[in-house]
Amino acid sequence: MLDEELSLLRTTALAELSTAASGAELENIRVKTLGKKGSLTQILRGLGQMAEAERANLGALANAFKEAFAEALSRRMQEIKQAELGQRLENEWVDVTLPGRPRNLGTIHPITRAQQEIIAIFTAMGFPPASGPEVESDWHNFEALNIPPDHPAREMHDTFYLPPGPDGRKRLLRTHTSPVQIHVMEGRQPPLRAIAPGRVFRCDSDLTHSPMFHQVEGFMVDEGVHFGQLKGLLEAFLIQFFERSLPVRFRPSFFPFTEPSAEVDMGCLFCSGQGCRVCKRTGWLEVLGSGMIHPNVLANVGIDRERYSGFAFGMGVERLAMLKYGISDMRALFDNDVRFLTRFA
Ligand code: 2NL
Repeated sequence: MLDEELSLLRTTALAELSTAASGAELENIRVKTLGKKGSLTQILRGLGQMAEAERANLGALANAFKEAFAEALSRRMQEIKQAELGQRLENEWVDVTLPGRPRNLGTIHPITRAQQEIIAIFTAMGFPPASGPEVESDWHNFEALNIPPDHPAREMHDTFYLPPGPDGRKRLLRTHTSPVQIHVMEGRQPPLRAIAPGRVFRCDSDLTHSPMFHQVEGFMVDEGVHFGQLKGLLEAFLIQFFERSLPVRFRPSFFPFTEPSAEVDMGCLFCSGQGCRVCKRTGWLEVLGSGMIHPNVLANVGIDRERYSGFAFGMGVERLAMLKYGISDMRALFDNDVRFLTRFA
């Protein structure tokens, strides 16, 4: 009688174990069978009151059940853990070969961006970038460039003068990046080509002037360098920078360091030459200064002015950035208001 009950109990418990689907279900079955009030526990507890013969028979069956149950329980537990792990691996797998999602750590400032674009265009055309000090000697910033001590251009330049250096020589903040090109030419011989991007300083501050602004200048010196090459180079540069075809014109001008000199205008981007507020009704925007390097400048850096010729040009990065990105107030470039800067993400 009791052994039939035990056998039924065994079949049911083992069947339940084999279909249990979670650790919690397994625990329920364990408690129901082997817990304090579990079915098997009660049978084992009842063994003491039984007659010797019955107890030996039933005890053996009950112990065998207990062992089989423990074995099945631990096997099923393993299976469920394996299945749960497989399920997690399936749900949580990560494709480590996917490209990352880069976190935006800020934006490139429009001045920097314009400067990088200008550098890329000229580098591709064979003019590598060069750099030099922002604190300069009077000779590199002025004298070598054919600007003598009493020249009115020095006042035009609103120079920031600094206390003299340890060698007693006059020092100043460079008013243009031309001194970088003087450094490149000093002690070298043609053929020479470079651009000089960088910060420059003039003691002047109002709606349209910042005391610190950015320039890119460039030059080339070799035998037979002529104005036609300068013209072709600057036209190609403007078309690439503004990413459209543009009329370009050269107007006679004057700089102490070039002869002849020319200012470079391009057709107005905003009215296509019709005349608007941006171009002051002229249809043209002045964007570059240029010319053939003055023979005195070549002589000053030890280059044979009879044998070699060169051209040079200069541009203001703020102005080009404002035109390209449609910024009308220069102060926006220096306010560092994130609402403005994030437009250039
Ligand atoms: C402008 C005009 C110019 C130069 C810069 C230059 C440099 C050397 C020799 C001769 Cl080392 N010239 N630079 C020449 C013509 C114009 O810049 O409007 N800049 C914003």
